[in-house]
Amino acid sequence: MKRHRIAVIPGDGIGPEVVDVGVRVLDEVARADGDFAFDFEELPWGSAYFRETGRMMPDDALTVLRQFDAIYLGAVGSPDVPDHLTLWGLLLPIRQRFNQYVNLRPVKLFPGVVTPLRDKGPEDIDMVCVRENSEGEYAGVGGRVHVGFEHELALQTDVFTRKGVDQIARYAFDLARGRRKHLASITKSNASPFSYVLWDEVVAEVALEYPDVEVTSLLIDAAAAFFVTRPEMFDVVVASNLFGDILTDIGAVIQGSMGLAASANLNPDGGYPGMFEPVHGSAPDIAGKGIANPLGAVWAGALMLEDLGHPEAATRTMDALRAVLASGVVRTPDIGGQSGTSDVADALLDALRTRK
Ligand code: GGG
Repeated sequence: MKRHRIAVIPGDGIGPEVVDVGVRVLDEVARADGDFAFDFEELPWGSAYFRETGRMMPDDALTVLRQFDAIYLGAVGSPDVPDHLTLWGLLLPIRQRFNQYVNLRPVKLFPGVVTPLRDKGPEDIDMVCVRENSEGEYAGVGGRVHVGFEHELALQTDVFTRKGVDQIARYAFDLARGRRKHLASITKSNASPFSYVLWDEVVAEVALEYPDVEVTSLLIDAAAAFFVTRPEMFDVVVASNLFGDILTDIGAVIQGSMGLAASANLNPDGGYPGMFEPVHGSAPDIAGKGIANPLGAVWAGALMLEDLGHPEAATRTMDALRAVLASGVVRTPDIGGQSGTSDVADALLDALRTRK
């Protein structure tokens, strides 16, 4: 039997609540399959660890994580720790150092879920966003000088490399080829004529190798508007780190809730574990109340199953998620219900067991 070692970082706020459900679902799916099993190891990193040690994770964290087959993350962020410390202390170093240059974020409206978009249904909202995940606006290049003086200066530099744009474009084109063969590439090249013009040029060069894929180039402001007014025009979307981050929050909302959105941080070249996480943050306003929606974390678990080579188990997980949403009986407050996180866990486990 194949055993997968998974590093679990529940993190902050609702992270532990949703990850707990994801782990139970993954264990059940593996048990039903019979050919593989998980060895989960929980790592107590995050804001509590920061309060004790001054760091979000230990010095050797990346060496530790590298030994696992995948990383399953809940959320990072706490009201009493500056957000840039939590993000740069844990999430972004893992993405960068493990060269997880793809952040894959599916956006799909499932039957039974209400979208805030008037006159739009599941047939209109079905896309995959490919966010460049290792450079761009989140490269971490910059600095501050003359701190506290009137002439204080802060520089935050976008970094776009030909290789970085080429590899994310190829990943997105390949994905589009397996779907409806349409790619929307998002920039702001009218206002930023260096980095985003390089992006546009590289995407156009790669497009020559994919004549079967139709490419549309959009400015971020137009794309944001079209996510709301014409979501049906999007199949695969490729965008820089910042633009992908923002667009996928819109994507999460139009698919019904931030709590439903999932993401996979991947290095398609191999050699490092992928990291799988719900898109949402730590949501301190509802943490500990037992009402967090765990479905984004569960969907992230399904993405992990695919990455680990278990597409059928991933499909079974998504079938259970779809069934729970379609029945409309058990749903957390963010999608219009009154159920708790544990009710959703029970409903998912029931769906998995009855569908075996
Ligand atoms: N689920 C992980 C989490 O807490 N994400 C919140 C966040 O701020 N993410 C920023 C990003 O995805 O770049």
